[in-house]
Amino acid sequence: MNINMNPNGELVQSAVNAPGVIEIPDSFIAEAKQFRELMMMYTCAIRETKTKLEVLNDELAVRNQRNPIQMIKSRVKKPSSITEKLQRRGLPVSVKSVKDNLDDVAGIRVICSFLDDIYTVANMLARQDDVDVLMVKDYIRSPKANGYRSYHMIIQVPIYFSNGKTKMRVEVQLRTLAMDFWASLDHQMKYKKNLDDADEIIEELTACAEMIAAADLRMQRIREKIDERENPPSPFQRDRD
Ligand code: 0O2
Repeated sequence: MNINMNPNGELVQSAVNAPGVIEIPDSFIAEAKQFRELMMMYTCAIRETKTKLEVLNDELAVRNQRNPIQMIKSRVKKPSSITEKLQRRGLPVSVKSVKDNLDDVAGIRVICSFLDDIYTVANMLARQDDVDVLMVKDYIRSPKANGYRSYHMIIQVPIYFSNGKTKMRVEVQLRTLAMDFWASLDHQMKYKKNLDDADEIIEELTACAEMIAAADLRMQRIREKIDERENPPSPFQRDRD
């Protein structure tokens, strides 16, 4: 009995009937290969940076009996977003241009429990002697006009490949769970969309961002009160204060 178990049988057939050889210029193939290699390098830079963050989280969790990091998300920027950003900035679209001009091809988002965890983790990462901090944008101390809050760092980390060490740039965005909730919904609904007559929507979103920031502060104060009850200052410390 001859039963065809391949559910993609039709696909196989259409592949056989595909048109003849398509001429692809060598220069295009070479550039595509370099692009793939560069994306692989950014993926490795993400892995290296994630490990650093996971180590910090593990250590702080043991020391303080709670996790400062709730979640780590990462992505390599999509080719379409890379092209869009280079074109928007009037820059050439080439592998060299990506390497020279873009800081956020490798992106890591660190979701922290509390506001002060953001600064603790950011400072610990920045102090590591193989991490170069190239830029910091503190959108928590200086939020964007629409209420967007996050702590952005562009760092450079060495990655050891077969032919030696290469320093790779990674964008690390640190935010609280509450900031991430706002930014994710803002991103879904509005960010980079040209909405007409959107004043009311923007005002509403900004008002939500302010409420969320206030809630973040209150949650941190609650945690501090609980910490104080669990570890009251010693009488010696109290006398000194
Ligand atoms: P995605 O899809 O998250 O990767 P530019 O990237 O040119 O717009 P710049 O100066 O390079 O500007 O970057 P900046 O100001 O440090 O912030 C860039 C990233 O921060 C964005 O990446 C977003 O992830 C986030 N971001 C900044 N502003 C907002 C905002 O108002 N709302 C939300 N939801 N996110 C924001 P991408 O590549 O634009 O987008």
